[in-house]
Amino acid sequence: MNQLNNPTAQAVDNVLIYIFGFSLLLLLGITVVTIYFVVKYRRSKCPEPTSQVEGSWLLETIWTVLPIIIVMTMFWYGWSNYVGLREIPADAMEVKATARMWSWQFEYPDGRKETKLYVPVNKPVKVLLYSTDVLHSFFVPAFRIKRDTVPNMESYVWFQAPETGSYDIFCAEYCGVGHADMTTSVEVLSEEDYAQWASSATVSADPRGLIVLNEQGCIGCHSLDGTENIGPSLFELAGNPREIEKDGKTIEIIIDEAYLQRAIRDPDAEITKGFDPMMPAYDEEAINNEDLQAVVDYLLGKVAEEEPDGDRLMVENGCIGCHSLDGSESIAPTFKGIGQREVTIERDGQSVTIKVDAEYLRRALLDPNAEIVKGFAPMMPAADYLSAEEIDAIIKRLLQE
Ligand code: HEC
Ligand code: HEC
Ligand SMILES: [Cu+2]
Repeated sequence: MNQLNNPTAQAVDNVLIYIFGFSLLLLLGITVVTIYFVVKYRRSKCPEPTSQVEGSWLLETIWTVLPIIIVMTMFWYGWSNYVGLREIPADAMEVKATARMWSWQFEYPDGRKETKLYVPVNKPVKVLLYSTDVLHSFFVPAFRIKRDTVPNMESYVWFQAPETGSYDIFCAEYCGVGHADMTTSVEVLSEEDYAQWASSATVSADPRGLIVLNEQGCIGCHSLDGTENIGPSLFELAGNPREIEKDGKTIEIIIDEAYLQRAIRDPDAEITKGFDPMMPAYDEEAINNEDLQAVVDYLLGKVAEEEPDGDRLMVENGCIGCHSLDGSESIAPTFKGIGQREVTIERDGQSVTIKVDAEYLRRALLDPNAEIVKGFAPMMPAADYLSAEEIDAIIKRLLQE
């Protein structure tokens, strides 16, 4: 990258070249002189000690004062450039960068949150640095800026990008298993592109819950597709059992709205079995109640898009405990051949024989005691805990029998 107008990189590079140049000069000078003397005064040539110089004011003054001057210029040059790195130009724009295990979040003055740092070209940018958990370090090699983010402490860096493009951001402080994934980028946009980006606001087709999951970096530890990560996958949670550790005991609960809210607000109170208690708590300041609700709604609705499997549903919901598929009958009619059957039922105290169809099956599932199959006791529980899609899938499956 062109270093002109890249003030922070220039400041660092100047000092580096100056100190490195002097060091190289001294290294070469001393090495050359050493080799020269070793050869010149080797033993075979000079078996006797040569003459001793006893004190020289001039020499001693030179080799004391000269290095002091060199070292002081290094200090002065380094200091004045360092001050340049700490003094923010008056027209700088401000962005908040928050480091957390294991992702970065950038927040703009208007409240917009992003996972990449978007900035306009040729504009000084002040980045305020925060950490929500442990030590991290904000490192952008292209601009030669690196500074630790420290919990409960604010610090900052600034830079000005001379060219549009994408520049790496790393975490330069080892912060746990996800450290190596803590990368993102500075996206330097032309003035027009930046203005367009800024006015495009946060309109996104994604549901609010998904936006929050991305913004807050939940995705750094949780997948949304069933693969386990540092945290459990947040896929198909609704209604599933979970073993959790609470107050030193392992108990099983069913995942519901209240559980998910607790898991986000106070994650250490209940730990999902098999995982470490390393999820940070998100209080109302981090995620307000409205966004929390959006996340929970999103997670509860996050299920596979495919049609539910009727066979599986009937096993999972215990239908097969009372009904058989093989024709045998005990406490309930068998499902074998049910789609083709005529059935005699008792309705309002009268016996009627009807053809089994989708409407009948739906009534039998949702309101089983209104029509009782002749010869059986009214002991079927209403299947109203199933979703409409699940009911449809079961009816479809039964009609195929
Ligand atoms: C640093 C990694 C990390 C981050 C970031 C993180 N989590 Fe977690 N999360 C975990 C771990 C580990 C667990 C399991 C241990 C526990 O229950 O605390 C967990 C558990 C959960 C659970 C309970 C899941 C279950 O199946 O029982 C939910 C829900 C959850 N996280 C949601 C979130 C949301 C929403 C966010 C973002 C706002 C988030 N997490 C951010 C690591 C993380
Ligand atoms: C506790 C045992 C029991 C469970 C569990 C049960 N049923 Fe039933 N079911 C019965 C009994 C007994 C009858 C017959 C009496 C009646 O009509 O209520 C019946 C009737 C039916 C009928 C009408 C059958 C016919 O031959 O006309 C259908 C359809 C049915 N059940 C579907 C289901 C489905 C689907 C499930 C699972 C979601 C289920 N049942 C769970 C006991 C059960
Ligand atoms: Cu880090």
